[in-house]
Amino acid sequence: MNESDSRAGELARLFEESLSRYQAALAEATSESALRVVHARYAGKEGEIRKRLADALKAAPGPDKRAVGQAGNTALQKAEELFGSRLVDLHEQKRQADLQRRLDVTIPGRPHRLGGLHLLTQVRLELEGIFAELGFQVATGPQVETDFHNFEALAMPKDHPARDMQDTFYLRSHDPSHDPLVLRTHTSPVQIRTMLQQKPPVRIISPGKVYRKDDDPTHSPMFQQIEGLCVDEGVTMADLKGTLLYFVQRFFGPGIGLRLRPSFFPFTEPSAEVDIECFFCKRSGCRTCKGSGYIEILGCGMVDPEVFRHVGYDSEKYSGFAFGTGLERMTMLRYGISDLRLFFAGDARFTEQFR
Ligand code: 2NL
Repeated sequence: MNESDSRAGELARLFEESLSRYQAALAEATSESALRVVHARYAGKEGEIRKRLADALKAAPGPDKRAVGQAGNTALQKAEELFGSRLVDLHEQKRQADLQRRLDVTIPGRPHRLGGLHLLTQVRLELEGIFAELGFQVATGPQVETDFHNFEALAMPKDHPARDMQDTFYLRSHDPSHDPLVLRTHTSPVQIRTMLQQKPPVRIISPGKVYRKDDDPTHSPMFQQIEGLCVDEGVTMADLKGTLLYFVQRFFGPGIGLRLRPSFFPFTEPSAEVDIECFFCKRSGCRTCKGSGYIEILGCGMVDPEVFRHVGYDSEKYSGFAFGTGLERMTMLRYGISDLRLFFAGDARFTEQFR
């Protein structure tokens, strides 16, 4: 046997040896990804077989290189075959395992519990709808407000009792020269922002969360208000009363009457408290109306010229009415809910009654 033949025999043994270790490693791999790792280690670009081939090519004298290359290619081809058949085996194994699984498609499914809107959200949307029928648009604004928008522009100067620390949440300020920031105590600042941005006619309602520093069985530090504002040339108290009557009859029931009692708010003049005829007892006297036959539902009035001055409206040319009420109170009245805290407790036994 010449030298070239013996080198070829040696190389064939090396490839055989690699292939048999490769085959053993493939047999131990039980997933496709593990299989691919093994493949890369032996037959990949940096793999053992290719490396042995490269070494042999380098060592072989010129005339032998062709034979060495052929032996290498044969080995690599064999490696691909081993890999392919092991992959097919593995897939078949997995398919058989899947076929073994028994699935009872007749078992009843687990029901999904449907969610729903919170009662307060339902009522807010209903109120927005009622006022939309009268041409009111919904306006919203920030819950953190400046002293100007929450108080000053509403004719409540620095020493006004409504600003008392007892009621208002003040934010710690980083810049003492800046107008103080508060959690809005009503949604009126939304109306102020709207008036600063657009000229009359204005017809908006502003629903939203407001904050006051009290917390007892009938007061929550967060509650929701809904305010309305209508400004145009020639708006009168008759427009106010007509608007409120439409709202009351749509929300509490047809035929329900209302009455206005004189009252005071810093931002309206004149101001009034609005009572509706007790829809519970039809004015014969009950617990809901405390025997009076009437239930107080909101506050209202004609926008004070001082407010118009702050937003740059000409109070000689324009007039307007405004009103405000609590969403929780409105909801409690209509649904006969006795405890304000039920709205915020998140108890499904309560919330599910209103889906
Ligand atoms: C109440 C009474 C009220 C207003 C809110 C208002 C807003 C502007 C100008 C004038 Cl920008 N008034 N809002 C007016 C009267 C009463 O709320 O008892 N709320 C819970």
